[in-house]
Amino acid sequence: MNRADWREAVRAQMPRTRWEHTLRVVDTAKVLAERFGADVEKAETAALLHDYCKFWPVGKMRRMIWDKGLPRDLLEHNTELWHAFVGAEAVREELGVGDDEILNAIRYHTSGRPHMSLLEQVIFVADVIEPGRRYPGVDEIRKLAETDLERALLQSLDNTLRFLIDRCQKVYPLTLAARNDLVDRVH
Ligand code: DGI
Ligand code: FE
Ligand code: FE
Ligand code: FE
Repeated sequence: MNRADWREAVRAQMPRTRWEHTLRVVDTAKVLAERFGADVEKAETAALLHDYCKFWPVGKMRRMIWDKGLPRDLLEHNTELWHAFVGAEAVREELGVGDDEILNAIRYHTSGRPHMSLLEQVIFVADVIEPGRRYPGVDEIRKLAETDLERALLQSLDNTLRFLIDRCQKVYPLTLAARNDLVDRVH
């Protein structure tokens, strides 16, 4: 499969609005990769594939988590987290993506994790600041992403944590660990 085949494969998984989000994440990820010195081609690929499973039925994702030995604790947390872990597995099996840096950028694009690589940070931040995003605080994250990728990422994680806490929702432990790691890193 080449890049054009991947584009069609991704497009077939999702409604048009999500495909347009994907294209905006690709553009944003390329800009961030150039700005901060990440591999631009890997950023482009990871961004293209990052939401591959976003519209898969929950039952199909749950089966993948069981069958492929993905982290079992996901089953006790928000289903919004699942498409990232399942997505990494699915693009490896269905599209033949073998690059672990790309797969990790997909796998951790929602939860984050401690010690995120530059590519993982680029994809995470591109996803939350792409120009179609509208939520309180997005402009502050965009501003930070002009100069400091880690501060942008920390600000985004803090936003998400506040969002979850305000709604009395659980926090996936990896997200909290990602946030604590970044507090150490930016100081
Ligand atoms: O797939 P997208 O909509 O483009 O964006 P995403 O993959 O970042 O989806 C994230 C959603 O998941 C976000 O709106 C908040 C929700 N969520 C639920 N529980 C958690 C969580 N996000 C994080 N980081 N950690 C959680 O525990
Ligand atoms: Fe996503
Ligand atoms: Fe995200
Ligand atoms: Fe996304």
